[in-house]
Amino acid sequence: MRLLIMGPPGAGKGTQAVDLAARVGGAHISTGDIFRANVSQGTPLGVEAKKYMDAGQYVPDEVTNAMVRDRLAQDDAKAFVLDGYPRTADQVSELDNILEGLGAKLDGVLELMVADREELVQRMIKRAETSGRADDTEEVIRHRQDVYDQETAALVPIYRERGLLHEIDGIGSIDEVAQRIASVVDSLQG
Ligand code: B4P
Repeated sequence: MRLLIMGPPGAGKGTQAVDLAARVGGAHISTGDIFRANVSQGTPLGVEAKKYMDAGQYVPDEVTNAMVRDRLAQDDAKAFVLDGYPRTADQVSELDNILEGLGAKLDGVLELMVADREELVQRMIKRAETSGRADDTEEVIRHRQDVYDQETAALVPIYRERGLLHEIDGIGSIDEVAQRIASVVDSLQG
């Protein structure tokens, strides 16, 4: 299966995507994780990405798109859960192009819905106690929410119109949300 997991920062994308990828036997591909690995290794990509990530901004599309194109061309990406991509209209178009080039198509898009912004902010403030992430300060967290509202929230209807969207209530314990996701994915697998 090829799935996208979407939702605002703190909705639980990365948290849920690991188990979800195992469930569908696919690669977990998180653009945030790939950027962070490059930052910690000090690669040129990491040096470039860090400038944007630390400020809560999106890394430029040309950088992100090239990275995802390379990753999806790898042998273990025949099935995947793509976590944190696409986040802009340009990335939606690029993902369409990449998949067309691979002769592949998406099976579903899971949107983790958490409308209460304070819940999202509090989750990430809690994560900040242990994450060591430079973008987990309250000011940057709030800015990331604004960027999501301005740039990414409007992408969800594109996938709804394509009949691919599955809305999942992201409020509740991590296990409760995982069970909701599992029942949607089981229905997709038929
Ligand atoms: P990401 O790594 O994707 O960061 P995120 O939006 O905070 O989501 P994450 O997956 O980490 O957190 P989650 O909601 O699971 O992106 C970081 C940065 O990378 C971006 O700001 C940007 O700069 C750059 N970037 C990434 N992709 C990009 C792209 N496509 N284009 C351009 N730039 C890009 O979890 C958050 C916390 O909530 C965790 O502590 C978790 O334990 C907790 N939690 C989860 N579910 C919970 C629940 N049900 N109840 C209580 N707590 C819960």
